[in-house]
Amino acid sequence: MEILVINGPNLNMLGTREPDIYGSDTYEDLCNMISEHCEKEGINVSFFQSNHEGSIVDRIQEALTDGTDGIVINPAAYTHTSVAILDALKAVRIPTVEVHISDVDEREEFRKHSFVSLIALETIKGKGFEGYLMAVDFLKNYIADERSAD
Ligand code: CA2
Repeated sequence: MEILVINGPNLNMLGTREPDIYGSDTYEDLCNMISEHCEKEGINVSFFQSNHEGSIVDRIQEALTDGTDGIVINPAAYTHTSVAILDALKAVRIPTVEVHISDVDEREEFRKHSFVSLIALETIKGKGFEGYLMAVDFLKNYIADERSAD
């Protein structure tokens, strides 16, 4: 099983600013934590982080032909603005789970709306880095169920 983890703008800055909201661990720590979890679960994982909307759209489109079975995405600020990322996820039709480190419902009003939620099977928010592991587990079960139904 191949899972692609996509992180949007500024998440490469994790651990350097706003530790009260996003914690003090870095983006590298996040990738290591997800990799260790996936190794235990027998899942192949790859990572993509970009500060550019079009690059994220391109990477989602590539997932159509690179064997990706499931996508975990934290679109960061693009969550609240990007119809392009929503359309790319709709186009590839790969099972997707949306993750937010913070609880976006408890913050500013503009963070309450997510375009990606319209396509995501599940949205996990406010669980810190652990939310990414929960998303991986959700996809693992979902994809296994889909395969056994075939
Ligand atoms: O809670 C989340 O995971 C967010 O997706 C993070 C986004 C924010 O725009 C969303 O509303 C909620 C922001 C990511 C910025 O990350 C930083 C990390 C460290 C330092 C500065 C920014």
